[in-house]
Amino acid sequence: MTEQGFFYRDTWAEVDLDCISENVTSVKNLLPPDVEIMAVVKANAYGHGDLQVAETALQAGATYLAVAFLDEAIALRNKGIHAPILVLGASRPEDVQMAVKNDITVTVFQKEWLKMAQPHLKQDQKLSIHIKLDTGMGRIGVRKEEELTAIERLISGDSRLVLEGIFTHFATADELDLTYLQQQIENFRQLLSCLKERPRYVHCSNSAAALRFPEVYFNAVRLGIAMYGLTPSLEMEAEIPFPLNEAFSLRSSLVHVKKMNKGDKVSYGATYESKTEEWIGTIPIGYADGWLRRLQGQEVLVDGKRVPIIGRICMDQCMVRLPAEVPVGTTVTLIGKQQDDFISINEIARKLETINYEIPCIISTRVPRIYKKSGKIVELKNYLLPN
Ligand code: PMH
Repeated sequence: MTEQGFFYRDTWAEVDLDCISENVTSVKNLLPPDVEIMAVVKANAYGHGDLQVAETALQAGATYLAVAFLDEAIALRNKGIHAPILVLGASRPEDVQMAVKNDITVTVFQKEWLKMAQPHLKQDQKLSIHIKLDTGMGRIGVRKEEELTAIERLISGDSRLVLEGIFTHFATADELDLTYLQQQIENFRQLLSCLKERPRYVHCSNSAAALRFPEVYFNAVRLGIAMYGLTPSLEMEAEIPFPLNEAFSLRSSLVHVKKMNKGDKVSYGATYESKTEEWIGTIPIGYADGWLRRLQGQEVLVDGKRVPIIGRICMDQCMVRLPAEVPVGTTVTLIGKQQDDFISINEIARKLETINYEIPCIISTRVPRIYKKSGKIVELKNYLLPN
C-alpha cells in the first residue's frame, strides 16, 4: 500500500501501531493477571486515530475502551468495534436510548440524572452504568456518602439499571509529592466502603498511577498517555519501569527551495531578514494543521540535520533556513526520528509551554494519518477524503 491517491499534499502524521502494541503489552506484563486494561481512546485516541488504536490495544490485551462522550463511543461502534466501551464524561439523560441500542456503558454521578433517564428506558432494556466518585479532582462525580447510597438504592430498585462499575480519577498521580494522591485514595476507599455490594469493575488509575502504584490497581486501570508512548509528566520520568515507544510522527516535504539575498524578508510582517545569502525552504504545514505560530524558531529535521523555522508560521505553510540547497521533495520531520536525530513530542510541548498530551491532540484532522506495522504502511486515513 502507498500514499498515492490518498492525499494530495505532502504533509502527514505517521502512527506506528507496533509502538502502541508494545506499550500496552509492557503495561499488561506489569499488572497482575486479574487487572484489566481499559484503553483510553477519547479525542480520536489523543489524535492518533480511534479505530486503529482501539483495535491495536484490544489485540495487545486491553479488554475495555473508554471515551469522553457518547458520540465517540457510537463512532467506534459504527466502525465495527464490539468491545465494551465506557463513556467517562457526562451523557444527557434523554440519550440513554442511544447508549442501550449501541451497548455502551455510561457514567452516572447524580441521582437526579438517573430519575430523568428512567422514563427513556423501555421495560426490557438494560443500561450499563459505572458510578463516578469525585475524590478530589473536582470535575464530575459523587462527593458524599449519602448521594452514593441514594444512587445505589435507585439502581438496585430498577432492574433496567445495571451497576457494572465504580471509579474515580486522580489529579496528581504524576507528581512526586504524594500527599494529595493519598488523600484521594483514602476518600475512594471510604466511599467504596459505603456500598452494599461492590460492582464488577473498580478502577481509579490513569497511566501515571498504573505505572507507579500497584496498591491502587483494584481490578482495572485506565491507560491513556503511556499507551501512546508518552510520559505522564517529566517529574515522574525516572520512575517509568520500562521504555515507552512514541507512536506519533509528523512529516512534510519541501515544496519550494530558493536562494535569498542579504536583506530579503520572509513571511507575514516581513519580520525575518536574511543576514547573508541564505537557502530558504517552504513546507506545506501551518497553524490550521495545529502547527501553531508559537513554533516559530522550533527546529525540524532535513537530511537528518536540525534546521530552524524562520519568520511567522502561516495558516498552511512555513519556512525553514537550510544549510545549503536541498532538492524540492525532500522529507521534513517535524516530530519523530530522522536518521540519527529525534524530535520528541516533549520537545514540541516544551516549546509551546504545555504538556505532551496536547500535541498530538491539536494536529488537526486536515493532516492525514498513515498507519504502520513492522515498518510497512497498513492503512491510510484522510479525514478530508474518506474512502
Ligand atoms: N481516566 C479519565 C477519567 C481521564 O480523564 C483520563 C485522561 C484518563 C483516564 C487517562 O489518563 P492518562 O492519559 O494520564 O493515562 N484525561 C485527560 C484529561 O481530561 N485531560 O488530560 C488527560
